[in-house]
Parts: sequence; C-alpha cells; structure tokens
Amino acid sequence: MNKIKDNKTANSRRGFLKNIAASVVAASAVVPASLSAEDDPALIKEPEWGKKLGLPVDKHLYGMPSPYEHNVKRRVHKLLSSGDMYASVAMCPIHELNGIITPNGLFFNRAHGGVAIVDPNEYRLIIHGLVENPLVLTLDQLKRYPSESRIHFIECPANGSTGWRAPQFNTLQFMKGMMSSAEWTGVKLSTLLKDVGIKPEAKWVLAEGSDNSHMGRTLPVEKLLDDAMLVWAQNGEALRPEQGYPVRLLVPGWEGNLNVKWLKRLEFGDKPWHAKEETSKYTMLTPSGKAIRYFWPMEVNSVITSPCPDKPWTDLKKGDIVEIEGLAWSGQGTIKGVDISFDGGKNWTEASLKGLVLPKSWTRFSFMYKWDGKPILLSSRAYDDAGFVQPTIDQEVKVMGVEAIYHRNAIVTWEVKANGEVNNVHIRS
Ligand SMILES: Nc1nc2c(c(=O)[nH]1)N[C@H]1C(S)=C(S)[C@@H](COP(=O)(O)O)O[C@H]1N2
Ligand SMILES: [Mo]
Repeated sequence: MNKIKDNKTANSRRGFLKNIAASVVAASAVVPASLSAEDDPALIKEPEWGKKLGLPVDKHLYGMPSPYEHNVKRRVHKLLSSGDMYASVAMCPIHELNGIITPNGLFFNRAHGGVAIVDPNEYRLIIHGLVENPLVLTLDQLKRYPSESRIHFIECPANGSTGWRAPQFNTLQFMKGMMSSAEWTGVKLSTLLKDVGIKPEAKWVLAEGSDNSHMGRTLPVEKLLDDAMLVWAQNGEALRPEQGYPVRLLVPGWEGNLNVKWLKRLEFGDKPWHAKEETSKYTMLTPSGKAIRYFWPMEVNSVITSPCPDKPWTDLKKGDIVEIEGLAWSGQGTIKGVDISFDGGKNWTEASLKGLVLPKSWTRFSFMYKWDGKPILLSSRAYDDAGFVQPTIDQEVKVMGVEAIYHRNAIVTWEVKANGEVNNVHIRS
C-alpha cells in the first residue's frame, strides 16, 4: 500500500532543475574584513576566564553544556500534548544541532504514560508465542549477543502534523522537532532470533513496553528480520530513561511509535494483534474515505534549519555570503540529493550533501549563498535512492487531504524578508 510513489514522483524533478548561477558563490571571502583592536575592546583586555583558575576537573564528573548554551533545550507546547505532561512530547531543537547526531539530552521525548525509570537488575525481556524456544533474558544476557552500532533517525509520524491546513507554528522546533538521530548500539533481531527459532506460521510480532502506557505495536516479522534491533546504547552511553532505558526496539526508518521503549516482550503470532493497546493505532483517513491502516516507513523529507524562523538572517547585511543548511532524511532509503529554491519552488538548484550519507539516516545539506538583501522564498526538496521525491503541498494534499495528521512530508518554504526575518509559509497554486 504505497500511497506515495505514483503521486509524488509524477513530476520529473530534473525538468524543474535550473541553476541559479549568479547566486552560487565560491566558499572564499565569507567574512569580509578582519577586526582591529580599536573597534573591538574584547581584543585588548584580558578575558575574565584567563585571570583566575577554571573549575577543578572533578567539579562535573558527568559533563554539562556551557551555561551560555542554556537556551538550547527541548521544548513543550500545550497544543502538542494530550492534556498533561505524562502523555506528551518534548520537541528537539533541530535548528541548534550540528552534523547528524542529536546529543542525548536533546533527543525528542514522546511518552504516553510518563518516562519510566526501570531498574536494570529487575529488567527482563520475554520472547514468546509462535517460537521454538521461548526465552526470558536479563539485561546482561541480552548484552552478551554480538552488538552493532548504526546511525538512524527516529521520527514520530505526527511530526509536522500541525501544518496540514495552514501554517500553525512559526518555529522550526515546534514544526519539525518530533524527530532526532543517534548512533544506536544493540543486537540485530535476525541474530538474536536464531536462538529462538521463529515458527514458519509466525508472520507478526507484538512489541510491548513495560511503562505505565504498556504501549504495544504490531509489526511484520519480515521487518524484524531485515534490520530491526534491540538497542541498549545511544551515542556511546546507556539509553537515556527518556529513550527507553534499558532496552528499546529500533525499527530503522519506520514510524517512531513502533520503536517501543522500556521493551518488555515480543510475542510472535500468525495475524496482526488487535489488542486494546492498539486502539490508539495510527491510521489515516484519505479524501476517498479510505483509511490507511498500516503504513510504516517515514517518507523522504527535508527542511532548511538555517535560516529558519528560530534562526533568522536579521544580522546579515546585503551582499553577505552565508551557508544555507538543512537536514534531509528518508525511511525508505538513502538521500541521493537535495534541491533548493529561492522563488518558492519555480526554479531549483542542487545543494551539496555534507558529511556521512547513510541509509535511513539524517543527511545534512549545504549551499553557499550571497544574499542580495531582497525577500526570497526558500524551499528544499529531497529525493532518495528508492525513487521518491518530496511532494509539493498541493500534490500531497491531493492524495492525503487535510485531515491526515500523520506522515506529512510536503516541501517546507521559508519566507525570508528584507529585514532577515523568517516566516513559515505555505505555497499553493
Ligand atoms: N513503551 C513506550 N514506547 C514508546 C512510546 C511510549 O509512550 N511508550 N512512545 C512511542 C512514540 S509515539 C514515539 S514517536 C517514540 C519516541 O521516541 P523517543 O521518546 O525516544 O524520541 O517512542 C515510541 N515508543
Ligand atoms: Mo509518536
């Protein structure tokens, strides 16, 4: 049931691609002139931090960011919660991130029954149902399996859902902060399940969490055996409680809600579960009246993170050279490229991908730009190696309607005004 492929690749991307040669600049002379001591007092006086001893090395035995970075934090909004902060989401400040890894303390946090604090000594993982050898594992036993580390994003399918009808938030953090990315370490289920022996009739698995919400999700066994993992580490340290300490299911590229945290059991069966936990199952109503029941992968997507409403160009001057940066990702493959438009999607030019370009992973893109101080409509459009291209809003709404809530991946446009302010706008034909 792939709702996207036909509709969203309908227009040939190359047909639209035109180089805006004049605005492509070499990366030299980005900063025009150097400072001199006369106009910069900070150059003459010795800074305070050099006149006295710093903090003793045993002051913070678990390190914290500089106090000057106190604004860089997750944020909550009442519009994005179901009434209280136990069933809610804390959004990631994606405009503040560098590279493709989210620091653990900033990883977005979605919980349906609060953040469980699990005692690792009492933790048990049960694997049962249609298997030859049902298993109960302690955390230590689980960690004895050969481990692998992989970089993947997790995105809640509700990310961007506030924008279906019209722009609602004028901050990137609240628009798209229901995602983050980490290097995860754990065991591949294809490895672990060799010991368990799945019976041939087993086609589905129920993954259930041990937290207060006991969130359960049904998945096809194929995906489990393809690239799913049980992970216990996140960016080199144990999972944070917010990410499911001590063990979560990682389902690369698929909907965030399937990545069950505080994982208690995996039960194998011959048909999908319709357990009570699944009453909140994510379904989507399309304009035809047909609901899409199980659509798992997160589609190709991208957003410009600099500039953005939270990070405007208000301190830029006409003629300044600036790096436009953003994130692109696809749960169905590897990002092949990202185009940028300065006129709301009429003309496109290719950005460069920088750093690691990995499957089902955030990919950073960049474009050096000389801003002439005139208003622009800045958009990005990503495409992946599975053949998908990000749709326009019109293309997406035609397929999904405006009641869809989930899986929004239409092109995002920033209106950059002459004073450098940046606004979230919708381009419709
Ligand atoms: N046990 C359990 N697992 C859960 C949830 C939950 O509430 N309980 N929330 C899910 C949802 S809806 C999402 S989007 C992701 C969010 O993962 P994160 O909080 O690590 O960002 O976890 C999923 N796994
Ligand atoms: Mo979610």
